[in-house]
Amino acid sequence: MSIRLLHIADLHLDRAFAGMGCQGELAIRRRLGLRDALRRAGQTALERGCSAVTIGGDLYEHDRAGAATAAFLVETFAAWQPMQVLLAPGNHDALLTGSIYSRTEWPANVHLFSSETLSPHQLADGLTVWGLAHLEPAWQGDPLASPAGSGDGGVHLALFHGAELGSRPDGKSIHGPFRSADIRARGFAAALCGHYHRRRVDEASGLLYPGSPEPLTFDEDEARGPVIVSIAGDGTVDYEPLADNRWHACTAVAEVGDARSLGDVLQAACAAAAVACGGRDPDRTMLRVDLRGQIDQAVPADTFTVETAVRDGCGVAGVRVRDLTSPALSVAAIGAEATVRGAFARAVAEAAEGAGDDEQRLLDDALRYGLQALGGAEVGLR
Ligand SMILES: [Mn+2]
Repeated sequence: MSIRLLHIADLHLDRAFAGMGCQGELAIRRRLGLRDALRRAGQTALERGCSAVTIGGDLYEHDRAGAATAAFLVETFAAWQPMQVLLAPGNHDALLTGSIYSRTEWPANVHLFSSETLSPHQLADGLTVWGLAHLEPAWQGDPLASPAGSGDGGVHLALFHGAELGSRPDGKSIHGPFRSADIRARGFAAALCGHYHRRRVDEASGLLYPGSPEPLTFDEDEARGPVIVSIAGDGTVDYEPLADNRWHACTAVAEVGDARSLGDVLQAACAAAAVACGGRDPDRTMLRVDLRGQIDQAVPADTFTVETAVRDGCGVAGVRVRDLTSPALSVAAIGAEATVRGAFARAVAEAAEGAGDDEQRLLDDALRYGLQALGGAEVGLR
């Protein structure tokens, strides 16, 4: 026996992409791109002779997905028949009453795992896939709490959305916590997972996170796509990660500490952007530009102007600028001036005495905008 599967997770259909600064047409293109990624994954699975496509949760975003998404999924999955589709709902697409999963009549080739504990689905002679569903978005159970069935000599795989505790990225939410050491201990040859958007193929423990098929944040900058999983009769599992993403995310860092004018800032930002985007299709690139360094307060480097200039310069689809600069001049130095500027700086300094962190940030902004305005600049928001 040698059986092939194609595994994906964290597609996040219908995502708003507001976090990447997308609006209007660009947001629509990104959402259409997610649908394309699913269709491409199925096409690849068919071409590679896969028995099934396994989807480890976060297929769609419950809050935004509606009837049109359900219709798209039905049509897409039906076109893959007789190849099977195994669905294991996660935290963004939990199996809630009234969810797309619950209310849709799925084609015969679709198997929806619907219990909170792993339940078996025989995929082929000697190969069982055990899957579960998050029944609520905040589920905290251990996906590997129950072991695979008896020693029937067959190969058992687990399919679920969960947070492997040994490899959790900083700040990533814990939904369905488990440890990779338990995969083999509970009788599974591999765990086909979803939740972490960065790809992780750990052959030693049998842990697989395919990564989101298309980048959903600026930090998802590596190659991504489905992973082809081949299972031999003796339980050996091979993983073939594909790089199939059509969209790209990247970050450029522009040092603007020497900038004396808006022109200097734009030049530094565009130069850094050109390097970061090198070789990528600009029309499907999402670029974040970080402005760093100590900058003269009087330089009017508002993010909207920088974003517009970079988009014009590189032709990238989306640009988000983060102003991470800090003011070069001290309040005390400016406050010594016998000018309106000086009086303004002294007033800010006075207000800053005993101010908390939030208040201090507000005062930093007040100082920046105030000094820009007094310098005659057109003030734009950071
Ligand atoms: Mn996700």
